[in-house]
Amino acid sequence: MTSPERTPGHDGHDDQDRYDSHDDDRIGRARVTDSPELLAYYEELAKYQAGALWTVANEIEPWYPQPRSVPVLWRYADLRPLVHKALPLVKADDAGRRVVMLVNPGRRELSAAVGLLYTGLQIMGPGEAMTAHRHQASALRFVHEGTGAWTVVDGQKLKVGPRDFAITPNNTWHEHGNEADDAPVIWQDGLDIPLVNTLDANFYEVHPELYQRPGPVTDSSLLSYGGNLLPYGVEKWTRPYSPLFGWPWEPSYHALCRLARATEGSPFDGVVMEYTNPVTGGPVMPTMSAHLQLLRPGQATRAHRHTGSVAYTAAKGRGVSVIAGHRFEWQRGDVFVVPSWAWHEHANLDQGEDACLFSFNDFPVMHSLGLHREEAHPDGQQPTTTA
Ligand code: GTQ
Repeated sequence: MTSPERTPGHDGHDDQDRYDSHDDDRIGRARVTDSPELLAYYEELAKYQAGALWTVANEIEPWYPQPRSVPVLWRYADLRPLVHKALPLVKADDAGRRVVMLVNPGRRELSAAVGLLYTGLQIMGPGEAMTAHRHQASALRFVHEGTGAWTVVDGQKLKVGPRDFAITPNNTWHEHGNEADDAPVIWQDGLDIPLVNTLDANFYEVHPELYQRPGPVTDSSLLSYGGNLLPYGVEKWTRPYSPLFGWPWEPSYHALCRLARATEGSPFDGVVMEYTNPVTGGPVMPTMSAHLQLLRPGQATRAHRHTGSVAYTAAKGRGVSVIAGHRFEWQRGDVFVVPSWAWHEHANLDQGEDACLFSFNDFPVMHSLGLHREEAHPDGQQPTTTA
């Protein structure tokens, strides 16, 4: 793991000044100086589970977001051997899910990788199957390696291979396993557990029969909804998540390459696409969305920042991202995170091949709650504070 010691304001430069205390001395900001009488008064309030707003006002109403999360990069090469180590150490049945979590140093108490998002690397040995459960938190998967992975989501069996993306929306029964007889599967889980727990809205149930009885057709969501056209004359899908549960790598990458032929792309993200609910055109789940983006050979994007947290996985090629002034080099399998409102920009370090980043985020929450904000870096790119 690499992470900066400290990220002042996640900006690398001028914003720190905007948060300096002298700025809080002005009229309109809390600026009460402690006195013996006031301290006694605060103690008196505390006895009644009460407090004086002005002692915390500047902290709870910051000028701009002050995430506890720091930018972090986890190298797949570092984690892979540790993930493999867990295989003989814990039985799948005992662990429930055999997962090495990626924990942000600023978010340990929530088991979050960034903001209110959780991610982890799950390993399943050949022939293993995990029991079925459901929870109010939503989950998604991005497969790192192994060809035998399957998941059953609400009775539908879906097979997933390397770099495929799949979802387990909230409250759907799900279980998974690895039907290969040689190699383990390692996939990355992304969940909104910290969000749902912060909202005190999580529930968890074990399947009464421990395993679901999958329907007769494997990949039925893909067969029904994965072809750019919608089934006609059937009851319209009205659940708040996508009826398509899986997005295989090949057609997704192909879609990106096709878009790259049609457009320049975004100055901040390169050629970028969102995995979508085919019925609504919106995000795949109500709380989390996922993107796939392509950086052309040698391309360097401009910096921007926005509310909402993002966890990236390098899916192809190699590159570098500058996040809050810190430089992170990545290659396939590496995971890195961008906290809310942190400046970030990406570059493809290869002059001959494109590079692809998979990512998931909490943007649907930002949008649906009216909290989305975005701005371009005034200088285009950030000064780098670390090599
Ligand atoms: O597969 O349902 O990494 O419930 C953490 C919690 C995976 C899962 C995780 C979970 C799951």
